[in-house]
Amino acid sequence: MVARSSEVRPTAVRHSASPKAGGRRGRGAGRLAGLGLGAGAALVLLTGCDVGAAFDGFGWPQGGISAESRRMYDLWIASCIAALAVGVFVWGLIFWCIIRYRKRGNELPVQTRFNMPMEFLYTIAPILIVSVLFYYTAVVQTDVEKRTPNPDVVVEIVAFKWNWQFNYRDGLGKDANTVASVLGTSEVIPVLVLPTNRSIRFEETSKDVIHSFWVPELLFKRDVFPGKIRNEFEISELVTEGAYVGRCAELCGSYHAFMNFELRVVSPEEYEQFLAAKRGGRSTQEALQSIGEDPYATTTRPFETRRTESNFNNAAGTPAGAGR
Ligand SMILES: [Cu+2]
Repeated sequence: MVARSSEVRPTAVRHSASPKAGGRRGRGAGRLAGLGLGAGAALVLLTGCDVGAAFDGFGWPQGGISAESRRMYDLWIASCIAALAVGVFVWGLIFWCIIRYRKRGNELPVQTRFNMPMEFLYTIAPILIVSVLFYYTAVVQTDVEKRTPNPDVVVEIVAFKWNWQFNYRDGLGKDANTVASVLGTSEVIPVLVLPTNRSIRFEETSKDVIHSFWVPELLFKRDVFPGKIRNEFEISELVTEGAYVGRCAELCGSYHAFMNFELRVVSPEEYEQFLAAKRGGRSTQEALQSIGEDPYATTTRPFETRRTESNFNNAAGTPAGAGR
């Protein structure tokens, strides 16, 4: 007679050494493998369609305009899908255990301590998951960081309190020559014009303190250091034309928040025309107009800094910042 009554074996631990229990364990393992395969197949199918857009990018900013930003976005979406697949699998197991092994009496269910295959799975599965995530992260990071020997466009970013200068260069490094330049002022936001479909090297340097060059749509920012350091990065191509606000992302002083610029992405032909106009002595605004672009920034505006003498140590008691 099977001991089911609490009167007979109130604290009995039923061992799973019987052939019947072994068969049940075999079926359980088969079910687990089936679930794992199903989750894997779902993952492959889901990554084939634009799941990210349907779920608002899982919190990741959408609308990246460089090839690199799109690869980072894809990595994020794939990681989220993998995390969700693991989550659904684990939640499924938890709820299945809660229902399947809910208390039906005082008898303990089958105990699976020292189940070596199971413990091996617990150990190896997380290592495999982390290894796959690490591999793809390393691949994308290397791709984002890569630099080519002959980029199509080289632009020097010069940051200073509290504006930007963009120098179009005829080669790499500090010894190359500037062929055209865009300089921001308190009244005019500097517009950095760049082409689609071209590789672009950015070489950054600062005149004073540490700044940070940031265009949110590139999903990338890089610190700009003073001194001899030329901080560099490269994008393989810009894919979407348009106007995008750029900012300083490093607290660099009182007017840090006013240190905006605009990235204007145009076609390669328009870019060449813009550069030719600049080289011909036209102002940035005239050169922009000559290619049919808005002469002034459209995504941000100059900020009134109110930097006048009366801001500093004035005896009249005018609050600092009141200015003119
Ligand atoms: Cu700054």
